[in-house]
Amino acid sequence: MTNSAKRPEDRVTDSASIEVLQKAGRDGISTSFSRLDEQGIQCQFGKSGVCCRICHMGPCRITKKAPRGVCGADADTIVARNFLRELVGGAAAHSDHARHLVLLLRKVAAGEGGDYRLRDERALRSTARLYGVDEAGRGPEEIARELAGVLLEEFTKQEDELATVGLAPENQRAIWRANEVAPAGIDRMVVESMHRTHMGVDHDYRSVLRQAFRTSVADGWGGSRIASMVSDILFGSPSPVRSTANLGVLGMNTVNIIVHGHEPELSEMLAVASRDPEIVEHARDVGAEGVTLAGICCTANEILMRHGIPVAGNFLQQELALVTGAVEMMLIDVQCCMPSLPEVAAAYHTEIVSTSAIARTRGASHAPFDERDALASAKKLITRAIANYPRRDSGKVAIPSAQKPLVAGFSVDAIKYMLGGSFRASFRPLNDAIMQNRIVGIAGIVGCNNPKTKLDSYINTLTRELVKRNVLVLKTGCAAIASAKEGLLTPEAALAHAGDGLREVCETVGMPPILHLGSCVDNSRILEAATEVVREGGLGDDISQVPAVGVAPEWMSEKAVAIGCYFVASGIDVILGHPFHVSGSDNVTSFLNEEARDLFGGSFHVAREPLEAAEKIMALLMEARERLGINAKAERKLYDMKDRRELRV
Ligand code: SF4
Ligand code: MSK
Repeated sequence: MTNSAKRPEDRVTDSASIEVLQKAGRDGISTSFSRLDEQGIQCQFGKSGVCCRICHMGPCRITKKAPRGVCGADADTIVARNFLRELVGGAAAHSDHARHLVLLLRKVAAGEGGDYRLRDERALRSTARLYGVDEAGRGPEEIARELAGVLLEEFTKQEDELATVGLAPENQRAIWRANEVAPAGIDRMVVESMHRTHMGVDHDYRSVLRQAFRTSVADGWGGSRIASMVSDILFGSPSPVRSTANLGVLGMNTVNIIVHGHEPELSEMLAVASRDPEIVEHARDVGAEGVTLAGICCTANEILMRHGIPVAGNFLQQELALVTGAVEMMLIDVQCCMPSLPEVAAAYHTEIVSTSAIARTRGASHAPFDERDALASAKKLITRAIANYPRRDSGKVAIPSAQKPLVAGFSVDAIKYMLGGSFRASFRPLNDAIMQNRIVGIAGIVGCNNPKTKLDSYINTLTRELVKRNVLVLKTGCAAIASAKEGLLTPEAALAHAGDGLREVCETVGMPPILHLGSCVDNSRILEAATEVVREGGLGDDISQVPAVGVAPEWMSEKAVAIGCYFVASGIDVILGHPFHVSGSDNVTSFLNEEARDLFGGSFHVAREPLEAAEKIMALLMEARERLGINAKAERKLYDMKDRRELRV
């Protein structure tokens, strides 16, 4: 079957997306799916990573007849450089997001944060302690001021190792230092990577790839970790919260506003403003029953985790949400917002509004968000959306009914609390369950959607398969939304799919077997959880020894390249649903898929089908268990203090 012959049900799994994709066809709307068809067979030079356009003697492409570019660069150099540049794009995106949050923290600490507050003093004090900032006997603003200064230095450090990397297990840091991938300042890593990939600089593919891992560590254990910590301080640490997901969350008779992108600053204020009685009254004045605020992509995850705001969909549903004809306004900030949105919106009454100072889209109105007057800005935007409601054309509206309940909000503290209660919050019960083989291991299923793969299909097939095989699943980003739409994020539904051992543990401690940890920067929470497992003891003394894997089934973004690399650098094997653009160099491919294992204890693997991935994951988990000597099925044993002291830590 050719792409063009594909039916909506061949491209997307959930009934809401099928219905709306059919409507897109009837309404003559082009979507990422139809544009993929228009692309035809995609460029094989680009796909294999052998196209170089780094200087103007080129562009050069490597073939059998021309094995070197004009400057003499071979396929290894070109492929490695392209890979590093992709990764740098992802690391820069995560880390710039973090920078904006730290700058806001600094403003709030100085009393210049307008409507923002230090919402979570406990998170502020515990983060301060992690960085050696004295917090005892000091007020929150004073602590926040000093902490913001320390965190800003993480971006600008020239030669010293990142302090945030100090949050990783000691042995992990020793591995990074031994392999020359311990990073200095985040900005320095990004700039140095761009320098090293300039024409005529770093030509040894091994050296270039080591720099890729180093930059990824600066992202995962630096920028992303900082973003999650500062978000918790400013907006509150997530705790379990109920909500709903899929296009059915849009209201037939309400003013529908969608927030889309990644940065939580504005959406936090919209969440507050949308509940303001005056705003609700105003919506009634134009004949609506109220305001429905919903999210797409990771802005959705941010306000879901903290406010229980419903999720309209994941990455490939951004255009579909507009095709319902029922969206008054879509607010876009940064990352993953398609430039096509204004064109789709033009067929309906929807206004697309860009709000970030660094992101403009032709056809979208630009309303730069004023942090100093955040609540008023949020109310102004909602009022504008309300004014758009009477323009909705009921003849063009079709909102699918599908939506599923979910539970999200699993920060590492929340997981600890579930496992041990408020007095004994700890990862001990999880470690014990893994050692007793009731839980085989942990899988982080993360990342995007990609129209080359049937929407959510791989993610959810694999998720069900792993919980059935007693693997605890942690989720973030659009992969988490995929499972939410399928109803897998309620404890009841997930437990129905879980294997006996996993179900028994989850029922005993009151924890779902599939946990939504947040947005894509919150992949750092998976690293934090892995660190807790190591610190708790009994499952090795660095992360590479823990029976854990990462999976990016339907990934598409440069950020996924960075995330995959910081997982591997942390010793976690990563399964990709489709490969990187590196097949043009056998050396680069084998470095990523094999040599990385010798350096870090984990490497990349490609599995194009979910059941193939499940087999691979189980084999990797069993290997890790074998190395730890915990593979024999043990009788259930409750560990007392003596047993714990004897555990190797
Ligand atoms: Fe060609 Fe070398 Fe320039 Fe790349 S850097 S475009 S391979 S001449
Ligand atoms: S939004 S990076 S499509 S997860 Fe974070 Fe989703 Fe991937 Fe964007």
